[in-house]
Amino acid sequence: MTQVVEYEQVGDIAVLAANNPPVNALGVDLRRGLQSGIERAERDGVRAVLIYGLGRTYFAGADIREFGKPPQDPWLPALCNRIEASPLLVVSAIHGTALGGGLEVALASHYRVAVPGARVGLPEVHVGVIPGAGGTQRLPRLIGVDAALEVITSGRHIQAAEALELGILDKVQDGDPREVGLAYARHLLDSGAPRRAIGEMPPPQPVDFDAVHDAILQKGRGQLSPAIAVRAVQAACQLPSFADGMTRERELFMEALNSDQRKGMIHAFFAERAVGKLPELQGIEPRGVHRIAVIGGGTMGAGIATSALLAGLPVVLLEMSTDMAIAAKERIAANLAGAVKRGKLSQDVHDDILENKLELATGYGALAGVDLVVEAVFEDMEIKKQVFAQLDEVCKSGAVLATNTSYLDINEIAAATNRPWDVIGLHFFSPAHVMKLLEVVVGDQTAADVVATGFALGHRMRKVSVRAGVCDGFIGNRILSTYRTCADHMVLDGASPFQIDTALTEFGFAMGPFAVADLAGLDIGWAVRKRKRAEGMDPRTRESHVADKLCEAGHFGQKTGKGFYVYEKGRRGGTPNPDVEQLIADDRAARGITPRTFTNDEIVRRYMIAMVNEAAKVVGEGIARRPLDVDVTLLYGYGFPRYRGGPLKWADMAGLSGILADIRTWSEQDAFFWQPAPLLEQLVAEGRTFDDLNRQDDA
Ligand code: T1G
Repeated sequence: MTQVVEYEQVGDIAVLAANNPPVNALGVDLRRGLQSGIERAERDGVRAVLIYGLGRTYFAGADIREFGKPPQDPWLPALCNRIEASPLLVVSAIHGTALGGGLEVALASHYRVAVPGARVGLPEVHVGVIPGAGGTQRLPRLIGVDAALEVITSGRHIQAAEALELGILDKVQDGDPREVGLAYARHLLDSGAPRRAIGEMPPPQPVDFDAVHDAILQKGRGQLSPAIAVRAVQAACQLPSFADGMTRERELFMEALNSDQRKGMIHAFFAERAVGKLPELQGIEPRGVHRIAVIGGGTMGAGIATSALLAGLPVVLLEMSTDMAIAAKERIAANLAGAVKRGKLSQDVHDDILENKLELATGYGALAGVDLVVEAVFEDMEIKKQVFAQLDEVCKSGAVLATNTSYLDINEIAAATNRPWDVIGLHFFSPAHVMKLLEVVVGDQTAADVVATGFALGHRMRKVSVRAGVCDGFIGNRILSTYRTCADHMVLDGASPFQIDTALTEFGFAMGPFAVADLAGLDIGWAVRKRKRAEGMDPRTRESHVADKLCEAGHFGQKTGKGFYVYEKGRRGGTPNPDVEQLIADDRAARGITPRTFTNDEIVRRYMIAMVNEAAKVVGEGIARRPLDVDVTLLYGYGFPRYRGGPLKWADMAGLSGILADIRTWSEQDAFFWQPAPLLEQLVAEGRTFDDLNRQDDA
């Protein structure tokens, strides 16, 4: 049986090599192996111990699959204390990612060396907990409170060079981790370096922890773990002993571990990894994509081209005229300049992209050799059909023909070609070079390897790709349309848009629906409403006319300086537009509505249940494969608060039977809008949850 920790003695140094692929997560077997390795080294009479990881990385953290299960000895904090207490000189050699409990094991070592590409960090706050194996006690002692608070509350990954500067690492040395570790341990022994137990260092100097705590809570929009971590660092400064600090850290860790927010964030962590694992793609090879074309260089097309270029793909950008192609290149150059400014792109790569990787074209003939095309022209079916007919003419056999449409019928577009099996939807979100969500929309005849190609392209562009079926709005926009309508209904019935936005930002959204509408442009929703009215709407539909009135007056939101809010140049955010109250009053009067008051809690509950109900229909109809696909869509495309895990994770924790009961109560006032999703009714009847459906695929 392969050992989870391989023990080897090299002269007077014991070597403990962790072997727990894929990321050397510190599960119970690995913890036991390290503990017995230290004990054996002490029995063997060596002078030093080297700890490192086999495979791709040093320890990437505690095994988060153990969260919520009864902990098994040795607990990680106890193991760290045991390592630190060893009379031998303990050295950790780091490669890959030393994260969370992994970095905590390294901090319990007496010295730390890393290879240049290594990263370290304490990302526990991103899975809803805090460092729980001494990180909040040792790191401030090692690098000071201010630096430690930034590392812990940001949860960011730190490159080796910066970690060396901060004092987290003692040395960065290129080479094989084992050899680098052995050489460093040898050097320390030969130079008589002392054991250096961080836990024995004096407590760090305190700061104004209340101020830090409150600022962090405000910034996190209700996320608790970073604020809890501040209190743990405070304990390191103020409690009489290191042991007392460890006890306090454990208490605070358990508080975070037992929170709904941890359940939400762990769900998000595994969901974003599961969403790309679809049974129908198992064993399906994607087609090779070495060069792509983007048709249309407007905001979306330029964003998509930028994202592909940043992923190292050469791009042919097709526009209708040379001037429009040049304007598109300017948009792309501006996007790339932003990436250079943010330190995400070197100037050399920037220059190479614009000089050698981006080709402008005004004729379809330039597309003959590309492997994949993304069409991003005007959202009009006839125009798209003409484009795809041309693509059918010029593109090579096997080229993937993708449309970026946000709601039009992929099947109808595919029918404009003689190769519907090569046609797929790749729905990017604006700005396409920043937003991580990609809806891979699968037509009735789309070939499996074309779907696999969509996912492979998404992965290469560092997107989180979600498979969607064909309907109006696919997954995200269809659900958005429903909860946006629910917000409009609440305005008609008595709530103000501004109260609704406030209630939802307090719930954790980055912005409320009316501020989002102003940001996206009220004219977009206006066009959708006019289209749906032209197609014919059910007479039972309740519509607010406030946004229409604003658009008719030329107020499209941020881009015109006025919408639901008034925007002044140079000021972030807007102030409520005083004209809106009268528009609402007129709207209500025209319908004979007597407004009533809403509490913020009711606003959030109605809004969320409208979202959940539509999401349950989307899953029930197979538009989304699983509930987790909807959660990932809302997390990555619509600003849903990550610490709640997504709308269907929220629903499971809120309780499905209560949700269904509310829908049935509200349907007495509006049976058309509040039609319970059959899947929701089925789950409640069977006593199951949305998470049960997610696990169904794993079975
Ligand atoms: N525990 C269990 N499984 C993990 C894991 C972990 N910590 N990290 C990754 N995996 C799985 C992951 O689900 C996937 O599984 C596979 O490994 C490859 O991961 C006390 C309590 C390390 C940067 O938060 O950030 O320590 O899908 O696809 O893109 O203070 O994984 O193949 O079945 O993400 O190369 C703190 C979380 C934990 C690090 C690698 N540590 N992991 O990224 O591969 S809390 C973290 C990551 C803690 C202590 C507390 C990334 C990665 P599968 P992957 P990757």
